[in-house]
Amino acid sequence: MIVRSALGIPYSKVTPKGAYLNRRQLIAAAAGGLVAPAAGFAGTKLAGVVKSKYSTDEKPNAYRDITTYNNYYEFGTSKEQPAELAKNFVTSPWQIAIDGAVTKPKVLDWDAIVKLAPLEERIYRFRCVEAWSMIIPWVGFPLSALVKAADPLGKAKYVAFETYYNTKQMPYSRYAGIDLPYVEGLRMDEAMHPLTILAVGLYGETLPNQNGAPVRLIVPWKYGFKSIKSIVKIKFTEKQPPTTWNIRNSQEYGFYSNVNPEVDHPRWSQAKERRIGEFFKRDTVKFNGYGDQVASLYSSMDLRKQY
Ligand SMILES: Nc1nc2c(c(=O)[nH]1)N[C@H]1C(S)=C(S)[C@@H](COP(=O)(O)O)O[C@H]1N2
Ligand SMILES: [Mo]
Repeated sequence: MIVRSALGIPYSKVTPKGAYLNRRQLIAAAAGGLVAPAAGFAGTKLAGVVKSKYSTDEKPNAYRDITTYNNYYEFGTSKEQPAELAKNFVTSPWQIAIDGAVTKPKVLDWDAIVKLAPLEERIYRFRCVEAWSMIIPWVGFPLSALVKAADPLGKAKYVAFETYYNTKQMPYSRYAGIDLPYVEGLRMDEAMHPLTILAVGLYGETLPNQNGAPVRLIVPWKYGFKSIKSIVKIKFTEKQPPTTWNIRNSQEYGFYSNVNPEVDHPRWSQAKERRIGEFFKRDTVKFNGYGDQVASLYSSMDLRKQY
């Protein structure tokens, strides 16, 4: 019998039933389904997750909300479809290829990815451009750890990301109405900011497929579409890279896409938002409430023009 974790982590790295190996980074994967996930949860428990000082103390949304109301156009354009249609998405083995303006292009195996930095629980506000929001307890690590490991050259000014794409695994992607593979990008200072993370989990477990398994970006002060899912490629560039929603409609979706109640979407206001699970709307806060930490990145920019 070949014993493999859900993430293709070698058996030696997998926590045996009930017992923890001493490594803080190791994932308590359910080898052959030995470890039963808690009721309502579908993932594999992540071991050694430390609490982050960057978490909000707002109450997280229910696991059910976060995993059944998704945007993942490769698996259908309605909110309910990804939970159903991404069920059989194969996320193991997984690698991220790194190239562009780096000392040496490389491919990171899953093992190397989860060892880049300690895993932290980051309870973040998450604001979709469609004016809904949630509080989500991600598990991840700073993207800066990967950037440092990638060893970019001085001329690298941006980081570009690409989602896995395969029409066999994503048959509904033909109806997505956007160019695929999905691509996104950040300016280098945004990528290096301590709030920017690569998430590998949710509620202490591995990411459900509909939430971007096995690894996705989270940039909590930007609209949700910047937080690209199921990343297989990262490229360092000198010029601002193309981004999926900007290609689709540049009037409506900019490169920066910072949450901003003062800049409306051409078809709706961004001043308020509906927190999923709540009845009354809330006021949207500039930079999604992270202004103290990120406003300085944009001090010389007109955020109405560079939306
Ligand atoms: N590859 C890919 N990444 C994506 C999307 C997508 O359709 N494809 N949707 C984006 C949008 S619009 C949002 S709001 C968030 C939703 O993340 P969630 O489903 O985990 O809440 O994922 C973003 N990342
Ligand atoms: Mo979104």
